[in-house]
Amino acid sequence: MNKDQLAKVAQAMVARGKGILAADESSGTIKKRFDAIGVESTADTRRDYREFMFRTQEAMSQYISGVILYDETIRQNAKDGTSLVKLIEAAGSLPGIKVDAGVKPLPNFPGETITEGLDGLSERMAEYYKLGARFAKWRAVIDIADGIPTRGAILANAQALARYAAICQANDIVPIVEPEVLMDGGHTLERCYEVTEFVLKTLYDELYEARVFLEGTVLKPNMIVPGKKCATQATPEQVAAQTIRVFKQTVPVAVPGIAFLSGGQADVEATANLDAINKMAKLPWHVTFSYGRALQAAPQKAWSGKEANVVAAQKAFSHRAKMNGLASKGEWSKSLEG
Ligand code: 5MM
Repeated sequence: MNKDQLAKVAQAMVARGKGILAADESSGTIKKRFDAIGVESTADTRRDYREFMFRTQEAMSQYISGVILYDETIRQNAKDGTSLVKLIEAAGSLPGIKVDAGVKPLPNFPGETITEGLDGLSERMAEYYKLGARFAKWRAVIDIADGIPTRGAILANAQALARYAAICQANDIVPIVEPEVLMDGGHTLERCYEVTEFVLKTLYDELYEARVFLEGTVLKPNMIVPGKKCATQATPEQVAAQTIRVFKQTVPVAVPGIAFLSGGQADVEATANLDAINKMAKLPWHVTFSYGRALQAAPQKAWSGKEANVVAAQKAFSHRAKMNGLASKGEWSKSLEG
């Protein structure tokens, strides 16, 4: 394990004013996104879509520190034959790779899931490193509903995340550890806090047991928000106060950065919440974004599969990237949304 390299890459991923683009939708997820804009999902349309984002110079060079790719994308070439990985590197950004194999029902735990993909992971990591990946991502999913999550399911997912992180580092790849507490359902902000606190405490216990080098990791968590169907929603200041509180209770300061998922928040809402967190307190971690939907919803809609819309879509992507870059410094304001 090259600790110096791991720490440098982790710091670059959360560099001031920058964050991560999560473009690692699996084939099923990207099909859903394309269905919504009336675009057929083929290898070529997926390539065209991702290529225009990676060629968006302003966003990629100023606000996007790294891009999480899917297995298909890390092997794809742009229309002119340049590899998509090279486009990302040329913009000064880091290529990363999603290595989990998705969630499956967890036997004996009705309604709960386990993330799979540990088999053969070390060999896959070595190949991904050769293809240019310098960081990876593994997402565990924790749902809140009646009687769940259980301690057993949280432990199983935290152990898998820790095992994955150790395998990453043995291959000189920085692990993004993503324990996502879903915001589906009608639970309160307090319940999200309680579950997230237990998930993060368990995760850092397991990372310790697995001897993971924390300086060479990035955490990708949910914010503390009420469920989408909860009657009482929260202001950005309420979200920020509880989110900061939970991290102070659970995340060691050796971790260089926290890069949030958006989790179904509307794009400006995700920006406003990130901004409120960074405005509220001086924190011992760089706190930024690793958004999928909140960065891509606007450019996806603007593009709608038409070559003629690429410039407008790139503008929409740059705008969201810039807004989130400002929010990562606590320098965003609603008036900038125009
Ligand atoms: C981009 O979506 C990622 C991959 O999802 P699937 O495995 O379901 O295809 C997803 O893991 C994403 O990186 C995180 O959920 C964060 O994305 P959001 O949209 O929540 O910011």
